[in-house]
Amino acid sequence: MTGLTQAQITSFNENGFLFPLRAFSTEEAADLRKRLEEAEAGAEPGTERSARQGLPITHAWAWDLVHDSRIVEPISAVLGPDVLLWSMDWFIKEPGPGFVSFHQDATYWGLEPHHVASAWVALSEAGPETGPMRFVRGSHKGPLFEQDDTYGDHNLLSRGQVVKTDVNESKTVLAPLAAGEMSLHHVRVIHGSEPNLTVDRRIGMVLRYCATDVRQTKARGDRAILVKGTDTYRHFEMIPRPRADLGEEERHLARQHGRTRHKALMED
Ligand SMILES: O=C(O)CCC(=O)C(=O)O
Repeated sequence: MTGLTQAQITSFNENGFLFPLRAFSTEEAADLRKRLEEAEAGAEPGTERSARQGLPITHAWAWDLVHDSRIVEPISAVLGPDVLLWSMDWFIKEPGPGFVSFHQDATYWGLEPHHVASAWVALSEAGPETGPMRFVRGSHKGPLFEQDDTYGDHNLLSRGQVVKTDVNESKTVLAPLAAGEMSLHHVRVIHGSEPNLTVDRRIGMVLRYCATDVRQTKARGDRAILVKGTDTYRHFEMIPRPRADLGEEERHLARQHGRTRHKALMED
């Protein structure tokens, strides 16, 4: 895939999201799912989450994956020519009551300015019954709301963040995806998702990208990967391509980075 058409860019700018875009074939999505599930199975019990998030630091295939032009080119079409990967997150919703409350990412990530967008890539079927993402159309153009930390039992967000505003349901748009498809969303858009009513896990691999002028305002020493263009700002330390999968240096860096990121995300 190359970039986006002008109509798609306009739609992203107007709505704050864009979908569906085909990133991978169904077979490629299944292969990525297998790699993810192998990494989960190999992690110490209780560390699956950090093992998943650290993949571009610990595994060369994941470092290469975040450079894939089928994701980077559409992202670059909305962010500009110089692009960093800031984070690889995973939103895995097992069958059951898990949900994601309506929130805005920009409120707690510490990234400024808001030249930041996520590519949410479905590695399993993410049809309407699986609790796909739901966006509030145009909300990225409105205010950044305060959020309550609810720490709700089944909330998949780290603090159960909920925007302190009434969400107008009629302005929400459900974004179902087939395996291998992706949606893009702006860092300020209000979004959430409902429980997964199917029998399979709903797997979202979420790649967070930003323009190189963005800086981390909540922690020192945050890291990123340059995936396109040049970085003249150097606001982030660069994550090198892993030399050995799960090598000692790679695991050390992943642990260090996990602590930096925890500080950035959990402190106000
Ligand atoms: O996967 C979900 O349901 C929510 C994902 C999300 O909040 C995000 O990618 O920013």
